[in-house]
Amino acid sequence: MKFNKSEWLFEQSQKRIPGGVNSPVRAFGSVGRTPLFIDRGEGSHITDVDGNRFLDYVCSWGPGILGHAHPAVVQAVQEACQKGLTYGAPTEKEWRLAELIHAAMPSVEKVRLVSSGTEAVMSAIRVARGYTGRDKILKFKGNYHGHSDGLLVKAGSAALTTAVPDSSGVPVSYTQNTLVALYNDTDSVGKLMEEYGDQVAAVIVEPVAANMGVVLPKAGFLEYLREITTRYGALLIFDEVITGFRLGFGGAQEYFGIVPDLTTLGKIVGGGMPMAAYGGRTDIMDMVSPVGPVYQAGTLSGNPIATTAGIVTLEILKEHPEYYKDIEQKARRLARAFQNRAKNWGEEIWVNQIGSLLSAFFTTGPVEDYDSATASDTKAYAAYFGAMLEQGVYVAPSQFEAMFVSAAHTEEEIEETCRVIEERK
Ligand code: HOZ
Repeated sequence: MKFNKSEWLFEQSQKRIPGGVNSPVRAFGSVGRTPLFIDRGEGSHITDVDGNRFLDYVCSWGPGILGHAHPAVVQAVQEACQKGLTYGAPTEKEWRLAELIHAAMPSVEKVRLVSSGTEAVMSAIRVARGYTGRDKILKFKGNYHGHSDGLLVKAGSAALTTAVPDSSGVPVSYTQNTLVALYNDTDSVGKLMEEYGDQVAAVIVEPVAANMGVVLPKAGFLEYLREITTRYGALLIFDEVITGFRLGFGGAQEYFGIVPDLTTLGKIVGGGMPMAAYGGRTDIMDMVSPVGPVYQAGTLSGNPIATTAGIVTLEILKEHPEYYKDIEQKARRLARAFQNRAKNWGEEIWVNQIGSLLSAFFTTGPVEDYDSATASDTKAYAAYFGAMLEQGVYVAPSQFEAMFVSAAHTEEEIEETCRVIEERK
């Protein structure tokens, strides 16, 4: 396989773009290779600028649940483009999308559309602070909630594999109100709440952590968060940027049967366009300007092209609940392939899988929090990544990201991927 054009483009890009990329994990730094520059995506495949075609299990880090360039989404977007790209004024589509989100997640009685998951979380936290009149936020080590200042503390995603674990450029005073507990450890939450509970505006959690690799909540963990936040008058925020519309149409809150106060969404909700959302109970969301005193605004918020892609994607998912069972089964088959590989080759691999999300950690496991995730052998992961790539399978270029299965992946493609995993080149 030749990567000449990607190599050339990477060299050129590094002269004009920091690290040659617009998001750090894309630089392939932790797998020691040149990033692929992508030319196009169709269904379950992406093709790079050198003409190499890959089965894609990154799926744009989650949005691609229907695969690339789904014909109905593309057609609707093309039609919407003919009517203008942005107006900075309300449209019927914003309301239609809000209704679809509410139908999927009844806890989201009112919703604001924004442009990225980072913006959604940043805004939800402002609302929580405005609503409760409190300043502190409790987050979990290894949970990632975008790159806003107050949340880049013990974050996951590329913050785990870049040289700077938390970011420079963030004044200490900005993170003074951020408390950090351990994921899946109710004691650590209890202790912090005992000490600061009456100052905590919200507990924010990835209900399934998917930015330190995929880490499932232990039985009772989310229930405990619901109970303790209620007890202390703090809000519970589910960051469903990854799990929303992925674990099921109703996201993690439906999957686990927990009702959060606020929810943040991104990725799938925009159908592949830059869009995200935050929402929740009416009395909380009515804190947002122009009804209430919490300010949040955006020129491209509720953009008509993005809302079109979001609506069509959500409508397809709503009409096809069977997709969820199908992609879950496929993810389970992939998880088995990793277990077979470990058994056949004596390799240390621990697999976490839920719905269409999975991660193979190169460690003995169990992986249930930040420390057990980061005990993984990232060199072994890099070798696995390179071997997969050379055989036409594109997985996340980092141990600490998820593998995503889409409705476009066929049985045959899953079997082919399992063969590549099990053969261990
Ligand atoms: N934060 C994203 C993964 N969890 C990466 C987004 C990207 O590089 O596109």
